[in-house]
Amino acid sequence: MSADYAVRGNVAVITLNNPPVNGLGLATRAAAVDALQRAAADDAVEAIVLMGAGKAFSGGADIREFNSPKALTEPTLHTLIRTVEASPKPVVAAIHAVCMGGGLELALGAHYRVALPGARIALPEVKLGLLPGAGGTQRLPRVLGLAPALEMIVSGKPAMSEQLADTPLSAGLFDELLAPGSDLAEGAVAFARRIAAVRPLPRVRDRLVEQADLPAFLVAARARVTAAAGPFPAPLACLEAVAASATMPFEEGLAFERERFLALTRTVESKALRHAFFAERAAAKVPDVPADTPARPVERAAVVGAGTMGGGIALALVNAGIPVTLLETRQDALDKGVAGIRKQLETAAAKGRLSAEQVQQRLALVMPTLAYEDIAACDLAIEAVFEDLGVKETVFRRLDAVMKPGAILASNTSTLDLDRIAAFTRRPQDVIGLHFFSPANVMKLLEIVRGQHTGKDVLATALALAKRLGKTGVVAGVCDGFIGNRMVEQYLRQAGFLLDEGALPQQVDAAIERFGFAMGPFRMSDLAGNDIGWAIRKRRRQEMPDVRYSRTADLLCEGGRFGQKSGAGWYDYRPGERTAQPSAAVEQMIVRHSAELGIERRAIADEEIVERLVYALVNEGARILEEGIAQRASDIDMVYLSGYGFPLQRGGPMFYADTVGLPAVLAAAERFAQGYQGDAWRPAPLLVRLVAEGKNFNG
Ligand code: 3H9
Repeated sequence: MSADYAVRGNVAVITLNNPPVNGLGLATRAAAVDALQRAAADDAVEAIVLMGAGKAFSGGADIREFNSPKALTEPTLHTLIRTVEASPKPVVAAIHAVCMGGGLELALGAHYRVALPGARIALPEVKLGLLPGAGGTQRLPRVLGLAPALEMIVSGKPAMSEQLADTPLSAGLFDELLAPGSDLAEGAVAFARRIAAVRPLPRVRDRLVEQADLPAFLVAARARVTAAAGPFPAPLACLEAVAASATMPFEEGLAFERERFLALTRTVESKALRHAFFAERAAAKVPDVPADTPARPVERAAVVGAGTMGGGIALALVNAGIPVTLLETRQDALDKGVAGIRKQLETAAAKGRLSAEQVQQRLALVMPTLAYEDIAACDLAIEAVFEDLGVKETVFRRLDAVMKPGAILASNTSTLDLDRIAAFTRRPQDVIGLHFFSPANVMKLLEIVRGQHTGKDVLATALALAKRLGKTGVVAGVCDGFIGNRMVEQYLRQAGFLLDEGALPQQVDAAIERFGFAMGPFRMSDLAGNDIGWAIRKRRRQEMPDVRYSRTADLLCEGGRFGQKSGAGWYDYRPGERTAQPSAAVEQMIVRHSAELGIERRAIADEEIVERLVYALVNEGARILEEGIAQRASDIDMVYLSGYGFPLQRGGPMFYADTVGLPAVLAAAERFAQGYQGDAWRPAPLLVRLVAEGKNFNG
């Protein structure tokens, strides 16, 4: 059963029961329609309460059903809502906790709505690249007024029930807001008894949409929504559907909404957003670490190293309310680290994101120290020192000596072997990688590196910590660069080879930025500092002499062009400015280098640039998947969406490859293998196998 039926005196209580959030899948819809018919047929019943079991009224339509025949199988959500609205006996929606999407649309079909304070009310379909497709764009404007409804629908943001009960419009969304903490069923049944005899039954569809000077309002709204929508079609479609509520009769508006909704479900942008929704939730699951694995308490943390990374990590922790002891070896470095944290908090306050009081509260959570003994009692220590195994060894031996038993020892290494780091301690089960991305207090991605001996409870703790910090935690196995940096290495190699062959940095950046990346590889490298990659390549040259790179990046660094920080990198920068200006000197250097290699430079199409950069990610991603470094293709997508600026509308590199078609990706790799530095294009065995089997990365 996915809807329960009970009768309390003269009131039938129908309870949606489809854990975890009462998604309105086919079985639930069918059970709800049955229950409504049963209540209609029962002479003892004079009114009906419709509510949800567990932690939600309803989270909306079952997203997994879209693009499957089930979504269109009767009873559809429309039919359910029509059944509610056409009920001869009054239906009272009793709302608590979560009332979103199709859940809210269902409630809007009811004759009355009562709610508990604290319920989150939203039409968040736009975040999935959709519009509310079960009457939400037609009914919400009739309840809230056009402008507030449009704002809710286009932003997808939740509002609290108590805010919406208090709208300036006399009608409002809720007929009664129950007392905080009161019993929902009891309150709703009492309300239902009071209105049981009232006729005619009030229907939202019969109300008028209110909006002064509609044409002017819509012109301004269209301009605003178009500007903010970026590459996504859904926001404007939301607006047009909401506009229809004011310009068309109700049924026509519904049909218009329905047609737009179905068109959006077929867009690649919506598929990508839905993929990202489920990918984010899947990433939090590790097959051999059950959800009920007890996590260790993290009440106090230590951060070792107060540089840019350490300071950012400390800030991420205090922003989540976790006290941090910040450890450095020198007083000046410690002072600089604390000053950096203070500055960031004050900047947030200046932008109105924090109050002066919050700044003080957060600063009070930072305890600077030069003594390892001061962090001994912390539950977690995160090392963020220089990326060198010798330096890490010193730190981990000290941590092992001082930290209390059961403390988690984490490394922020981005490339080094976590198992070797763990072996510096006598407690490898307590060692884990927590790879934050800079700026650590801003970036959503947290790569959680699972060592050979990392304890399951330590992994569970890291996943819980990621959630607490508001980050997307993705588990990676041990290898050079883990998921993100190992893949980006291939992407950057291709960017370099493209320069050797005929492209310029500004062309490569522009092509990939048009594809949707936030920043191209050369602008990104100038921002991060070109010397970082230089140091990594020097190390790699010793460890892996066969792996080749374009020399251009080394030549750049040998000329002291380290990026924005030195006023010159792949681009020129005017003093005090960050705008990248194409550099004649860099162009000369690149052209000279091609000549030295004996390469006749050729015009390279943007399409080739995009394919070479993106498919390089995909091919390495396939290896990472096959080696079990990533648990699933969607984890790789999450890494790239949340940490590397991969365009959200394309769903991540592996999802994108699926949408292009793996045979096309493989054919391109084989074509590139015939060209310059073709060795880099050996197709990953998994890619070859999936093509042979006619399968995709994401199933
Ligand atoms: C819609 O309604 C279309 C209509 O307008 C028109 C139709 C014709 N479906 O987030 P959590 C799963 S579109 C299926 O970790 P929380 C989720 O995958 C829908 N599954 O919990 C996860 O599964 P698992 C509009 C859903 O407490 C589990 O529930 N609605 C759905 O942090 C727990 O999720 C939305 O866009 C769903 N609708 O947050 C709401 N919702 O355990 C999207 C959740 O297997 N959902 N699941 O990994 C949310 O925003 C949050 O999940 C919610 C709960 C606030 C509800």
